[in-house]
Amino acid sequence: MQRDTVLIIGANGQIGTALLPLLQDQFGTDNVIASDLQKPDHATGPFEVLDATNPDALTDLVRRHKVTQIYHLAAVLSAKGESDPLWAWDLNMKALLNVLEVSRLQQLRKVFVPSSIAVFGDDALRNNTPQNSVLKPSTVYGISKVAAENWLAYYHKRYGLDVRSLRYPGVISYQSMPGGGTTDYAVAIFHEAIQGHAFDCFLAEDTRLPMIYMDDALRATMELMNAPEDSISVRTSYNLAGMSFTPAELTAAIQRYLPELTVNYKPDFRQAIAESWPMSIDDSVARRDWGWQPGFDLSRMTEEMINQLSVVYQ
Ligand code: AKB
Repeated sequence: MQRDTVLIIGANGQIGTALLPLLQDQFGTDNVIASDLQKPDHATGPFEVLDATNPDALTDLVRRHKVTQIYHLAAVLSAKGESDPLWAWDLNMKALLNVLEVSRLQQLRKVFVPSSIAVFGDDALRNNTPQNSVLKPSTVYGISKVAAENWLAYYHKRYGLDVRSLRYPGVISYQSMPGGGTTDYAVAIFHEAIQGHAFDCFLAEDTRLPMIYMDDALRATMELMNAPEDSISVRTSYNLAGMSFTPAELTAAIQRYLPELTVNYKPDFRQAIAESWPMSIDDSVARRDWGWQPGFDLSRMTEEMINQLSVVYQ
């Protein structure tokens, strides 16, 4: 059997940081190349500084390490993208097309490219949003993810590239902070609460959004990537659900452990983005095709976040 060498692009980000050790367990530390714009202080295995918008640098890295799989996790997220839409589009699309082209030309075995609930917008059902919905996103990030989904399906159909994708909800984790997203409040609130600070929430208290705990997001990613090729019926991107809650419900869940937490609601431009997104997701196609089952609900996620961050801040 062919030995795999895996490249993570965006390894310093929220998902990359947590995914790296799992991939190292599966493939062996020396066979997972982490890459990002900057080298972290403590790399735990091979690391390459990479700007994925540079096609020559990416091709060189893939050839040198004989890479057979790519996890392309680098992207400008929803809120940050709105501050400079053309820059966000340029960066997201250039990096994606470089990844797809190098994967085709170097005949990679598998590629993972995440999508997001940001692909949905006006005209999609907001409750239990189905897999096949109208996709009219409200942000440049969402537009770039809809385009990405179509490019993935194109490379699969035209070139037979085994590209797989999940529409991540807001991902909640303790390992690192997300950056530039609309769902980020649900991570930041834990850090403030643990430190005994009041929290200024940039969404209104009744804004319901789909979220997922990092352990579930990682398990879904690994299960999708390890599923037999013929079980994958969706080559754009799979709907994925974990839990759904509002800022008020999350506050109440945290107050069970930290009753002194106070939250001030100060909705800003991110409120309109959140209101254009689903409140809950129908992920029945992922359940049917590769057996997806979430493990964390709001109360289990909250307990885990408080336990983990108590150690970090002690
Ligand atoms: C964001 O808020 O932009 C991301 C996402 C839902 O893709 N977390």
